[in-house]
This record gives sequence, C-alpha cells and structure tokens, in this order.
Amino acid sequence: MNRVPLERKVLSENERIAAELQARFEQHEVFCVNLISSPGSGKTSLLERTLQSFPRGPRVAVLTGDIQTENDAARLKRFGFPVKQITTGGTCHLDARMIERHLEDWNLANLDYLFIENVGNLVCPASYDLGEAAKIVVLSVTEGEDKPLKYPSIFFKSELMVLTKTDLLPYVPFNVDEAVANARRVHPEMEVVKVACLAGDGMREWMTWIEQRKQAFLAELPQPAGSR
Ligand SMILES: Nc1nc2c(ncn2[C@@H]2O[C@H](COP(=O)(O)OP(=O)(O)OP(=O)(O)O)[C@@H](O)[C@H]2O)c(=O)[nH]1
Ligand SMILES: [Mg+2]
Repeated sequence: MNRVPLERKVLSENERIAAELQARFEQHEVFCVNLISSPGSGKTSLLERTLQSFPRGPRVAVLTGDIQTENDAARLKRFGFPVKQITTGGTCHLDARMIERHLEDWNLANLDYLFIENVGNLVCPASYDLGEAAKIVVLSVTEGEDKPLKYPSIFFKSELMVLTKTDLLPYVPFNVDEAVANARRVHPEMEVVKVACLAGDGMREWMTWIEQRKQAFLAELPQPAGSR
C-alpha cells in the first residue's frame, strides 16, 4: 500500500476511535480540551496554574503527552489531581488510541474536566482528533506573530488562542495586535486570552473561558428522554 492510502486509513481509524471517545465524554458530561502548541510555549505552565486555580470541588484530570520523559506529569501531579504521562516514544502527536488506552483505569463518571496536553508540535496534532470538545492553540510571544499564517491548520481548528509569556513583551519584538489579526485571518471567530503564567496574569480570563465553554458544552448535550 502506498503512503497516501495508508495515511488515510490511519486517520479514518483515528476518527472512529475519537468519535467513540467523544460519545463517552458526552455521556459522562466530561468537558475535554486538547492543548496544542510548539515545544516550550508554556502548556504545562498554564496547566500548573490552572490546577492551582481550581476551587475545591471540580473533578479534574490531566493526560500529558511527550515523546520522552515523565517530567510534565511529575510537575502536574504536585497539585493532587489524577495525572498520567503519555510517552509516545517518537510519535510527534497524540492519537485517539493513546487516549483510549490511558483512560482504561479511570472512571469517567468521576470527572468533570479532562485536560490533554499534546506533544509539542504545531503540525501533526492538528490532524488527530482526540474526542475533545475544543482544541486550544497556545502561542508564546517569543515565537513570532506570523505563526498562524505559517501553520494555519491548527489555528483554523482551534476555538481559542492562548497567548503566553506576555511578561516578556517588553523584551521581544512581538506585535500582539498583528498576531491576533493573523490568527483571525485564518479563523475569523478565534477567541484570544493573554496570560503570563509565571506571574499568574490573565488566569481569571482563562478560567472564565474554560468555565463558560464547559457550560456551553453541557448545554449542547442531547437531553435525556423524559427531561423535555
Ligand atoms: N517568562 C515566562 N516564561 C514562561 C511562561 N510560561 C512558561 N514559561 C517558561 O517556558 C518554558 C517552557 O514552559 P513549559 O510550560 O514547560 O512549556 P510546554 O509547552 O509545556 O513545553 P513542552 O511540553 O516541552 O512542549 C519554561 O522554562 C517555563 O518556565 C511565562 O508566562 N513567562
Ligand atoms: Mg509540557
């Protein structure tokens, strides 16, 4: 089999498993987001702040993907929520089968939020749905405001762009308005939140977005028979 049909087969198998995962998340009312960025943009730092910011009560879990090391899981486990590292061993993205496998011993009925940190890569993760309710692209101010134009697929598919490391704006030539305009050229409805995770700036806006998007996810779920 040549490369194109094989790739198509892999992607359609991924779509099948992702649809099953999506149905399970919906059935158990688990709001799942897939965080995607190039390496080092600040995904784990954002999740560290997020876990710190959650009030007591919500049931939150994280799956974090990397090619090697358990470093990110070790960072995130400190906050007392269930966290698993997915080590791909070379694959440059997470796929739905990996998520399915790592969820095997978690009871989805006990979760409200599932955060997935994808492998650092702006290209391949865009092609692999994981059953998430929303993709979120993370872009740091050190990467250049042209990235939405160079890597349009992930910006097209993401609902939200989180602009990170805004504390570095005084030191790098990065034009925020131009970055946002570029993202909206690719995806006119793109929402934007700006954060500086080391200082904690912008966390209220980020947590508000997550909460509102979760409410929208719940509102869109099919109503159980008899509740209408
Ligand atoms: N100045 C500054 N540095 C930050 C901020 N957020 C993260 N960093 C730094 O950026 C580096 C990478 O952050 P991570 O959170 O590990 O990035 P990541 O996207 O999870 O990286 P990978 O998982 O390897 O793709 C670390 O040295 C962080 O301390 C920020 O808001 N401001
Ligand atoms: Mg990370």
